[in-house]
Amino acid sequence: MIPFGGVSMRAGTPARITVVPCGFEVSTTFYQGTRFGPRRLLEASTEMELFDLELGFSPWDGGITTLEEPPLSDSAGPVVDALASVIGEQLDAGLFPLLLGGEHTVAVGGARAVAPRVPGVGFLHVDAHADYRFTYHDNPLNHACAARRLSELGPVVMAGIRSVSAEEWDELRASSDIAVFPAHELRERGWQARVVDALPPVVYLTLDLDGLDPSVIPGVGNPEPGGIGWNEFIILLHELFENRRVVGADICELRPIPGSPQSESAAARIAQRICGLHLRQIHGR
Ligand SMILES: [Mn+2]
Repeated sequence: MIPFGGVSMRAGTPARITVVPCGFEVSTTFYQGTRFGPRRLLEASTEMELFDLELGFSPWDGGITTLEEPPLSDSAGPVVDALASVIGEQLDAGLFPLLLGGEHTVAVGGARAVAPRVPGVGFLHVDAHADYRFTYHDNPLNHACAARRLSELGPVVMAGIRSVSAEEWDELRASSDIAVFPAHELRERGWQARVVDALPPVVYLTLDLDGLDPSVIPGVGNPEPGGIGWNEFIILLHELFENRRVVGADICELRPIPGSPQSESAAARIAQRICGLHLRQIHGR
C-alpha cells in the first residue's frame, strides 16, 4: 500500500499515528466501489502539499505509518475482528489509529478496539444516514447498522443526519444515550460547539463521508443533498480536537468516481487535518 502522503516515516521520528486501510465492501446497497476508497485516498494524498497552511506545519514530520490492509473476506465478522485486533495493538502502543474504509461497517472494528481500552469513550458519528437499524438484510454488521453497533459500546452523538427511517427516528428519540443533530438543525452559525458539547471528554470519530455535502464529496455510495459544507466541517474538527481528547478516527464510504479526483482529494485533506490536529493535541502546539 502507498504510504499516506507518499512519504515513509523518517528514521528516528517517534511513531504517533497509524493509518489502517481497509477497503471492505460487501453490504453496499447502492453504487459500489468503496473497496477502492483507501487506495485512491492514499494515491491522492501523494499529490497534495504536505505542509498544512492553516496549522503551520506538516503532519508528516510527526511520525505517520501506513499499514497494509488486513485480509479481506466476504463476511464482515472476520474483518471487524481483524480490525479490532490490529487497531487494539496500535492503541496499546500509544498510537492514534486512523482507519480508512471501505463501507461504514469497518467503524465497528475501530469502536470494538477503543471501547474496552478507553473507559467512558463516546462516538461522534458524522453521516447523512443514521445507520441505526438493529439488523439489515439479516446482517447485524451491515453498514446500515454501524451506529447501532457503536451505541452498544458507548454514547453516540450524530451530526449531519438527513436520511432515516421512521422506525429509526422513533428509536433514536427514545434513547437517552444518543444525541442527534439532523442536518436541518445545523444551519445556524456556531452549531459545531453544540455538537461537541454533547460529547463526553474522550471521543472516537467515525466519519461517513456522505455526512458532507455531495457538492464537496460526490464520490460516496449513497449521496444525499443538504450536507455539511467544507468549512463548516473543518470548524467541527477543530472544535472537537480543541475541546475533547480524540483517541482514534475512521473515514469511510469513499467511492471514487473514475476520472474525477475531487472526492479522494477532499478525503485526503480531511485525513491530513485529523493527523495534524492530533499532533497539535499531543504536542500542545
Ligand atoms: Mn451514510
